[in-house]
Amino acid sequence: MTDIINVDYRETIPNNVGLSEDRRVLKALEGWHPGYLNWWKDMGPDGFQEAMVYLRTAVSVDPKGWAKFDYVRMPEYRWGILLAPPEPNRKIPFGKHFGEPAWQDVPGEYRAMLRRLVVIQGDTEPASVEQQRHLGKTAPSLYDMRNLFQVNVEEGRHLWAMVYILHKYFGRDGREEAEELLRRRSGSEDAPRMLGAFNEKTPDWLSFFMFTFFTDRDGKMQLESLAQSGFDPLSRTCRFMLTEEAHHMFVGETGIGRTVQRTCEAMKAAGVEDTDDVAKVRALGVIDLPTIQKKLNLHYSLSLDLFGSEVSTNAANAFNAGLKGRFRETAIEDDHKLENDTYPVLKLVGGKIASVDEPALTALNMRLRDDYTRDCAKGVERFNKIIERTGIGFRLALPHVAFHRQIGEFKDVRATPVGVLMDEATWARNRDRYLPSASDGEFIASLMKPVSEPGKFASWISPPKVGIDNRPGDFEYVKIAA
Ligand code: BYC
Repeated sequence: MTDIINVDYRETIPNNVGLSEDRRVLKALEGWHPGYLNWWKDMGPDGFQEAMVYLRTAVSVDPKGWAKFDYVRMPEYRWGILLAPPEPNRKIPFGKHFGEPAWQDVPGEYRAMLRRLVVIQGDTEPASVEQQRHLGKTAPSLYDMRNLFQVNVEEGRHLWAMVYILHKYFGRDGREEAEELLRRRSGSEDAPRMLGAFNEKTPDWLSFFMFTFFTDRDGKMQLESLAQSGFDPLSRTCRFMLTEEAHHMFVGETGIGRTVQRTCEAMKAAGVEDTDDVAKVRALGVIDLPTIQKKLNLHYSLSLDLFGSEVSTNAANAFNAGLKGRFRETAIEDDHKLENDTYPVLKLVGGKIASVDEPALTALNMRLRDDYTRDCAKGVERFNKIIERTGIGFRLALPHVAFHRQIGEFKDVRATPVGVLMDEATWARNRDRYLPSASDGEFIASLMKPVSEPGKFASWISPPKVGIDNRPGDFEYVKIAA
């Protein structure tokens, strides 16, 4: 009997989907497994494959107490296939099939569209592990190193989640797509990852925290939309992935918060009031606030691109078909079809930025992006509270959505972080005031000295308020030379 709450760890591939009774899929996944392990060894955390890491592993899909903590070597992590329990009699919650029973199998007419969504989602997961693979070597503490590795193994598990869907529901082309997911590489010339932000570098820990704050939050929004899917297996797998995703955003938010806190405290202690006196602040061994703002500008704008074009027939088709819904679709009070509604979209009209009412169906990417922006803005306010409490006069802010875009309405224009359009020459002269410059990068890199003594932290970041799994401050989260 399949236990849909608890995970069976006696099997080679832990799962709550009754894999042992599904010989065809089990065999396909067992065939994929060695390639996955090779990928992990080649592209997973560089230099720490033998270290013992204090990791959580999912043992159940019950939101209360699903994780067990223990020391694990990462290649021995029990990546599993975990779906949230089925909702009895679940109905398709939006689109033209609204109210029909949710699909337990792939609806034939939407096969290609569904496969594309699953493949794009799957492609981002290993990409982020590749982007972050070198960061273990400069971790500011064992606590942070452990969090990085936790994020990495869970992104690996999210890849498994999508590969399971491909193998189980898409037959031969699903198997081929699953192979391709192991073949593409972040930043590669010949076989890059599918979405822009996943081919960028994550050069240092501040970028890692920005990535987990901004890009993982895109992950949250996209997973929330896919969790609404009328294709029930996708909905269930995304619902469980969201449970894990919360920790990734926690890592980002607390990471940025601790960096900001340390900078402000160091400035106060040294009597430095002027936040623009970058040289004086940097001499304290901390990252100046204007540079943190530039990193924020970069990662927010890269993450906005992940929502696709503001006006998109792909998005309309996926919604109509019942495959990808809105953020918290079931909590929205309307007809869930959007056939006659409009939604305001920021566009370039006659060389100016203006709000234009577009059909709500084609504006779904914009709507999700707006939900995302609101979520990001709340986090930025929490950073501002930290700054305020230390008495330093500075505020962080999200840049305008027209700033530094490569996808959508504003990809062909240049704008300041507050949304004033400018020509190419003015942009070129000012670029380094808005985005991290080469010398900002060099300065941050100079601070990235590894700290591996339990309970100690690099100069540029404050310790966390509490430990993982309530462990004490000097807990040895990673036994490096195990
Ligand atoms: N880069 O109608 P359009 C996560 C392509 S993150 C490159 O504008 P659509 C995670 C698009 O593919 C969440 N290409 O957009 C986070 C299309 O190409 P084709 C990942 C792009 O389709 C951290 C063309 O432009 N999940 O989980 O409505 C760590 C026109 O497309 C980009 C998902 O994204 C881009 N940025 O929306 C680990 C969910 N944007 O088909 C993990 C699944 C667009 O004409 N994906 N294009 O050749 C989707 O829902 C949608 O495909 C997108 C794009 C939101 C990505």
